[in-house]
Amino acid sequence: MPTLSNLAAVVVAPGVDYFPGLLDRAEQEALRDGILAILVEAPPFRPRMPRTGKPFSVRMSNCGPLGWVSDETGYRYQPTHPETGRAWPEMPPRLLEIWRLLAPDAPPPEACLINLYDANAKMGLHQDRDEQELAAPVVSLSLGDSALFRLGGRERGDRTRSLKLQSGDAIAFGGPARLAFHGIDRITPGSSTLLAEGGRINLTLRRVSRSE
Ligand code: MD6
Ligand code: FE
Repeated sequence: MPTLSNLAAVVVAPGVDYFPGLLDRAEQEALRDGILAILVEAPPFRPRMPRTGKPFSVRMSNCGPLGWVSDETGYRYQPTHPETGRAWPEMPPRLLEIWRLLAPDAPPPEACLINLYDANAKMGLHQDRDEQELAAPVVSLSLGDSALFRLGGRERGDRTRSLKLQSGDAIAFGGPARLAFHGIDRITPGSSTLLAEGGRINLTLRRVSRSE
């Protein structure tokens, strides 16, 4: 059972709850170790953009019953790894606990997308909208090097603001912010000692299917 150091949310925009320092160092290490074990079973793959096939700069994996993948045929959730064909590993129990604390009204998450950033990786402005269940929030956890997170509104052209996400921080998008545009402009190499090889791991937990 994780002992979360700081369950106080900073509401940075309607529906955007930011939890700076949610996980203390010991929690970060435990989660890191759980994720590194998952990456042995479900090795990182490099997703490609729909249609063009252009590779992402981040590598990805997943855990939980469903995983998010992207290739020439589009974005989708699927129960198996796109390269090994095996089922995704189970979600570590502490991730489920964190979801329960941050999203108490939502049904359990079905997908945990693992984004892996090296020093040069970034993620373009996007919405998370491949889920049928948009009533549940998306909960995101950051481990390792800090990232410059860009947060916009529901339209691509809306004003954006920047937020620094550090190791152990969480951010949740729900309600009016569930479909807010967001992305990662860059990470700051060498800003954390959590990952021996440097870089950043981001975990995004999502409910995919509608629960009735
Ligand atoms: C990242 N995060 O932090 C990418 N999506 O590397 C996301 O794409 C994200 O942080 C939905 C809600 C929160 C997020
Ligand atoms: Fe996202």
